[in-house]
Amino acid sequence: MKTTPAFLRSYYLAASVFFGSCFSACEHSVTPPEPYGAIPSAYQMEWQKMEYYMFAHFGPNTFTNVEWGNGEEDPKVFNPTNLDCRQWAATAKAAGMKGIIITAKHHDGFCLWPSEYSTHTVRESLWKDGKGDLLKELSEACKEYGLQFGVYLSPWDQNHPAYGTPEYNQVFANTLDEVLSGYGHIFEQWFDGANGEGHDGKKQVYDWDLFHETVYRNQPHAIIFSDVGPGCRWMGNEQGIAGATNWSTLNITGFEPGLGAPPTDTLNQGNRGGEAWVPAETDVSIRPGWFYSPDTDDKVKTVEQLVELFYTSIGRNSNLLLNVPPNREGRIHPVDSTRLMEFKQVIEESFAENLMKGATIQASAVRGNGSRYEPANLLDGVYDSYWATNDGELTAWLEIALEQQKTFNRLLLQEYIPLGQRVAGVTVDYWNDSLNDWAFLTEATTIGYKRILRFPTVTTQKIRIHITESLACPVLNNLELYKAPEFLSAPAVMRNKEGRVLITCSSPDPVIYYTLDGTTPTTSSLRYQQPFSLEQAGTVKAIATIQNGEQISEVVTEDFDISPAKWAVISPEIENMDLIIDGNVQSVATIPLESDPVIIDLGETIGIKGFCYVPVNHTSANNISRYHLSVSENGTDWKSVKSSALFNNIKNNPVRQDIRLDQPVTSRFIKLEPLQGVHDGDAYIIAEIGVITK
Ligand code: FUL
Repeated sequence: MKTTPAFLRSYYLAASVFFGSCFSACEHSVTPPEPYGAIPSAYQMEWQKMEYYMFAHFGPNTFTNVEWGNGEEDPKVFNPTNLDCRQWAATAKAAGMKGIIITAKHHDGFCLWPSEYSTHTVRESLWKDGKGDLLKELSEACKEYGLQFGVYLSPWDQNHPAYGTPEYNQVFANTLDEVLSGYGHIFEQWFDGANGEGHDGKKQVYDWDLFHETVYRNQPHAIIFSDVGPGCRWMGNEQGIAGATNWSTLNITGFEPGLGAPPTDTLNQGNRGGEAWVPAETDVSIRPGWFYSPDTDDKVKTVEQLVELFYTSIGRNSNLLLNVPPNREGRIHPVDSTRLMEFKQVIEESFAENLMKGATIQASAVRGNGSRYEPANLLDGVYDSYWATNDGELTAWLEIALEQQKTFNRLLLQEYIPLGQRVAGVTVDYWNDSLNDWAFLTEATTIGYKRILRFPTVTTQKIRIHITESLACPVLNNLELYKAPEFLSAPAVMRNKEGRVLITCSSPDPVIYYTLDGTTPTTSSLRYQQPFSLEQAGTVKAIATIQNGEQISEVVTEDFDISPAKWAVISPEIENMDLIIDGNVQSVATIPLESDPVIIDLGETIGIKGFCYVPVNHTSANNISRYHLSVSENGTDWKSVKSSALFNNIKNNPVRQDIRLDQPVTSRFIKLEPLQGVHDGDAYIIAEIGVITK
């Protein structure tokens, strides 16, 4: 065996100590990036990592079929016959959700616990002979299922007699105190910004400092939701679409929740380099409305729609608060829970195998040129290890060589947000073998906690990610790559002015089947070849299929009332008024404020039980919020059937409004007089008007 002479051994030792210590000293002298701008608290980080949790709207509205109760409801209407909060918790858990937020008190003031500060509570209801406490049952169920528990409390209270006076602020603070001290840990306190008028017409000037102090005194770690945080923010719409640019930072000075909030576009995108860390939360309902209604059992969002919501919320640096409203039994309806499980399955399939596994990665720059911030940190699955460049290096590229050729269509990126949100521009290229060159794949502006980019499926072994703009040196901690299954879109069913039904599907070359008898369509049902006539009321259910029926879409159900084939809009006499009865919700009429009321001649006298107004499904549209509705047999003598009525919550959730009359009427003409829009515009917008005869 060869031995090293003693004098050489001591030389080697000295040299290795010297070089070794220099190496580790150099490594350690590489300082981590300084936090940039506003950064999340430890509790905001915990909250952000929850990503997905349930909203439960439940209260008198569940039983009265309205979205906003007025506080005058008899508390006895609240009477769930088979309430089981453990079923809600089991459903949320199985769906992959991390918590439940309950509407402890909505705008009608009804308290789901026996509050000492109200006479409009479960105590006054028939449920459990007034002995029940829903917050107790739900908080215990959440605990049992390992879920976080959160509460929604509306400061706007249409029942409390003190509302609209300074005393009410203390009443509301007492109410908060009660809820936040009585049911264990609360992860999120949800403040609704709605601020309507009280009975005496007075608006409340809210004491937000008092409310926040009350929350933090009881629950120091709670995330406070409102339009402007401070814990997290409303992202500006109730359709589930966070901004493609979405900063978790927001300028809050001078703003307040509700009427004093920043514009909805700002809430949607946050402020680049904004002064406070107020990340976005996407609240959206699985049904068209927030409360359960038997009328919407066939309007529960499809899996395709839920998957879309996933990408426009969690995929865009926002948490997803998905509302799944319990029904009149006090349970989550089977249609909703089935849809949740199917949704979860698609997401699991889409993100089953990270194709970055085994990849090698090179960066144009590495902080300190050492191993501590090397790009391999992006693939190690460890949250707190990250790749960074040197201070001042605001652009960079990463080149990833996959283990072998891979086929994929999703790229997941994460910034290490404990050091702030920095990246403002990123483009992604892939190596295109046939071009023998790099080709454009996709691009984005912000990343934040999590960004998932979707693009057409490609097969390649190399991708290159360019950080093209960053507010400070980029700091990223994770990259993942996936092949999500292609989706066969469900068909769209519409009926035109002539009463002909058209069924279309956005996926290529589908074969469509449908039924008219309410049964679920199969490949043996009627095959759709061309538009068909449906002048009377009826239900169309349709599916799309490809590959000889091997792949079948979800079922779509459209419930039609009588068709507008015989109708005519006779007022106002302005262009395009026919668009409000053409069956196409995409075509809209714009009606200047001073126009004559909208009068529709139904062509014959019919029994009318209600009417429907389809607004434009965008919060910036000046949809009608307040209206009069009258009917007439002859077009001259009018009878008022709705006077100065409100379309509830239409500003934030502009979905189809089905309004039932107190008493059915028999008439030939209907007259809609818009009184107020959701914004101060110079025209109102109507997509469709219909009548309810069923
Ligand atoms: C809105 C409310 O007015 C709706 O009723 C619902 O509770 C939604 C989550 O917030 O502002």
